[in-house]
Amino acid sequence: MSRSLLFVLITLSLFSCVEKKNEAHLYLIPKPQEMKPGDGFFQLNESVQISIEPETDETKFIANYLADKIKPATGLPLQVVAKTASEKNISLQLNPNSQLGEEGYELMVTPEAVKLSAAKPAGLFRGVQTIRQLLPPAAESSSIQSNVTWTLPACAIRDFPNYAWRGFMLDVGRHFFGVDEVKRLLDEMAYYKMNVFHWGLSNDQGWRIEIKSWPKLTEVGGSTQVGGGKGGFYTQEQYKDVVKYAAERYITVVPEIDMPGHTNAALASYPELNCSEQTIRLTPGNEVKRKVPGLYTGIEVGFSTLCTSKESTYKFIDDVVRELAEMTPGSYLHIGGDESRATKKEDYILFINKVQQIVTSHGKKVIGWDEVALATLQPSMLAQVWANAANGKKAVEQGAKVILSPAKKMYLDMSYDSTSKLGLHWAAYVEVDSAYAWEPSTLLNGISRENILGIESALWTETIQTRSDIDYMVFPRLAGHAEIGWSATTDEKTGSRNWEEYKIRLANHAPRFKARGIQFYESKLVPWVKE
Ligand code: TNX
Repeated sequence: MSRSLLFVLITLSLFSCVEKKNEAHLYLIPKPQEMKPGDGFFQLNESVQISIEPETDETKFIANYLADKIKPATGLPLQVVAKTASEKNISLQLNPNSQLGEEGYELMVTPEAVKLSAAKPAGLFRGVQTIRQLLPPAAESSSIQSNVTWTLPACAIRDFPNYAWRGFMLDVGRHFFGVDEVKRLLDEMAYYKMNVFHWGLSNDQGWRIEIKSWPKLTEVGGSTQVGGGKGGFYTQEQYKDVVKYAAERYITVVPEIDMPGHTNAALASYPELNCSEQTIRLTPGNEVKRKVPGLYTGIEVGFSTLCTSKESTYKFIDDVVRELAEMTPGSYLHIGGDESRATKKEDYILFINKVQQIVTSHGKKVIGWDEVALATLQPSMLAQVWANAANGKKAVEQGAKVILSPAKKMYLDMSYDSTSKLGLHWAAYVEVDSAYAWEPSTLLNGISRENILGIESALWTETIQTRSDIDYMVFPRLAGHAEIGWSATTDEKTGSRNWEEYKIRLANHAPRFKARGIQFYESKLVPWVKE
C-alpha cells in the first residue's frame, strides 16, 4: 500500500470515528435538571444484562420494556436478571430513601456500567426514556441496523419534573382514531416523559365511548365524523385496554365528555335530551326547525346544548359518569363546559354546579375548560385555561388550580404558518419557536406558579384525518411542550426559554423522529441534522 493511500485511510477512519462519537447526552429532550458529562462510553453487547433490584412485577416490566425497545434495532437480546455480581450491567434500582419524588431519577453512565435509581417505579420508567435517548438515534429504529456501535456517553444525571401534570389531549370526536393509533401516541408521550392523556371522547360530530345503559350513543352518535366518514367508537373493553397500556407507561387517562354544549351526537341519538323544537343549523345558511337534530359532520361550534332544565338529563349524565368512573382508575373526569353558546348563562351555571356534584358522587374530581369558572367551583376542581385568562383568574380566586393549554402556544391544531397544509389559525399561527419559547408561570396575569398544576397540549381534529396528519401537527411541537412541563427554565438570566439553545437539541432529534417513523414538520427555523 502506498504511503499516501495509508494516510488517506487513516484520516478517513479518524473522521468516521469523530462522526460516530455519541454526544446524545448534549441533546436530551426534555433537558434534565442536572447533567454532568463524563469520560468515555458504555458499550452495549451480547453479555450486557439488565439487573433489577428489588425484583417485583413492576421493576421486571420496566426492565423488559427497556429490553424490548433496544432489541429491534440492535438485535441484542438483553436479559433481565435479579441483582447479580456482574458489574458490566445496566442496573435499575428502587431506592425508597431517595429524595427524588414520584417521577425523579438518577442515572450514572460510566464505561463500566449504567446505573439508574429512583424512589418510585415511575421514576425508573422516566429514567429509562433517558437511557433510550443516550443511545445513537439508530437504536430507535424498528428494524436491525448494522454498522452501528451501540454506546451511551458517560454522564451523571439527576432529574425530576418541573410540573406534576404534563398532558396531551386528543380529540377523537371530530375524527375517530383507533386503539393502535392511540397506543402509538401514548408511546410518544412516554418517550417525552409526559404523564396525562386527556381523551376527548364526545363532541358534536361523534360519541366515541360505549355506554351500556345508553347504547344508541355509539350506535347512532358514533356512526359518523367530520366530512361524513364512518366514524367509530371504543368498546368498554378497548377503553380498559388503553387505560392499562397508559398505566404501564405511568400515564393517567382523563376521559372527557363535553357538555352541555358540543353534544349534537348525543342529542341526535336520544330525542329526550333535547328541550323543545329548536332551530338547527345544518350548515351556515341552511337552517331547519325540528325537535331532534340529525347527525352533524361540519366544523362549526357552539350550536348544541343538552336540555339543562330536565331531571332526565341528569339521570343520563349520572349513568354516563358512573360507567366511565367505573373503568377509569385516575382521579379526574373532564366535563368540558366550553363554548356553550346555545345555553343561557344562568342555565349553564346551574348545570355545571349539578354536574360537579354528580362526578363527585362517583368518587372523581372534576376538570372543566376555563368557562366553568363562571359556576361555583369545588376546591378540588381544575380549570383548564385555553382562551380566557380572566376565567382562569376567577378559578384561582375560588381556590382551584389550573392547567394551562393556551391556544396560541399549545393548540397543536393551529397551523405553523399561512402555508401550512393542515390546521386552523383562529388563535394564531404557531411556529415551532413560538410553541416553545414561553413560560407557564408568567404567561397570564393573575395566574402564578403555585396556581398551576401543569400544562397540556391539545390536538383538535377538525382538519386531521390520518396518522401522517397527526405526525405533521404534533411533531416537533410536542417535544417542546414536554420540555416546558418537565424542565426548569433554561435561561436563568432572562427567566424564559432559550430557543437558540433548544433548537440545536431539537435539530439533533431529526434522525430520531425518522427512526421512529414520524413524518414531522421540518420547520425552516431549525437546522435539522441530516443522517
Ligand atoms: C376550540 S378549546 C374548542 C374546540 C375546537 C378548537 C379548534 C375548546 C375548549 N374548544 O371545540 O376544536 O377550538 O381549535
